[in-house]
Amino acid sequence: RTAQSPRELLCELKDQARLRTLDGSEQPFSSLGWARLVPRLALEKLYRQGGQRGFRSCAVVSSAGAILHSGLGKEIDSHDAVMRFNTAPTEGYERDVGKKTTIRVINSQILANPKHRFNTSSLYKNVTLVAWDPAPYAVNLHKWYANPDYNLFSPYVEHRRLHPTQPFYVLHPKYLWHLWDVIQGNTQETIQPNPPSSGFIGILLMMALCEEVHVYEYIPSLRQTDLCHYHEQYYDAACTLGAYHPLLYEKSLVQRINTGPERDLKKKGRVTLPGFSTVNC
Ligand code: NCC
Repeated sequence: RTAQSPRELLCELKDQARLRTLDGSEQPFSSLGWARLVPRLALEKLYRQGGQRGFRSCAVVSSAGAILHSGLGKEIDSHDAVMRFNTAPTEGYERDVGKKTTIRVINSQILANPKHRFNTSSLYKNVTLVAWDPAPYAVNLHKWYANPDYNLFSPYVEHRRLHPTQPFYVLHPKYLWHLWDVIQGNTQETIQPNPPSSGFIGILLMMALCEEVHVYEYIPSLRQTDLCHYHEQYYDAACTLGAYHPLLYEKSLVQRINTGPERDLKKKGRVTLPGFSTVNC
């Protein structure tokens, strides 16, 4: 069941990747009062309240070193919404990555590891936050709550209490595994059941919120380099090609649904994807 047309693949993603965050309706979260803890407005509705129509055009900025010296900052900031990941900064890198951040997707290490200064760093203020943690494939919310990969639950609760007006969501682990199922279902090789990267998760999330999504330096441009992140002097080709995450497979999937021209990919590392609201299945 591989070699689907780009359109069939898009429809499978649209169907499988229905945005889902913890809403406090399931145990153990319901007993813990999470229905009142999570933001009142669901993430899908956040940018559609009061006559807003969601975002027209969005940018997803990967943290890859190859975006250095791209000069893409102005173009990135021209989109209605900009997504960034984990600890990726804008300060000092505005020329290449822009300065606007609308949504930041963070893995559970960011909340759990004090070195990331989640409570005090300005990276995590004045933006919508979306956190995730990889529960085992056969999702059992009780077991996950008792034993997450990194404990994101207490920092999340504390942050919600301190900053109740900041939109901050936790992705439902089933959402992650539905994405993984689509990756495996469209790949010849048998993939390790490790969750998709924050990059892939973010791209699919933006496809649910935007009419058009432009992804930068996720599929490498001609600037491809072993420099892991644009903001760190650390070299490892696995950052781009994958070790723990099924990165290579995610990227080939995204490449298959790219509607932008080849020269955008080569020169800007830019892929253009339709938002789900514009895809009729
Ligand atoms: O490196 P990371 O990812 O924060 O990067 C965010 C997303 O950008 C894309 N990327 C990054 C570097 C690169 N050379 N090429 C890329 O395509 C990927 O899509 C990536 O997801 C993560 O996915 O959450 C990850 O987080 C880091 C780390 O936890 C955070 O940066 C916080 O320090 C992981 N590294 C380690 O755990 C050591 C990384 O594996 C995945």
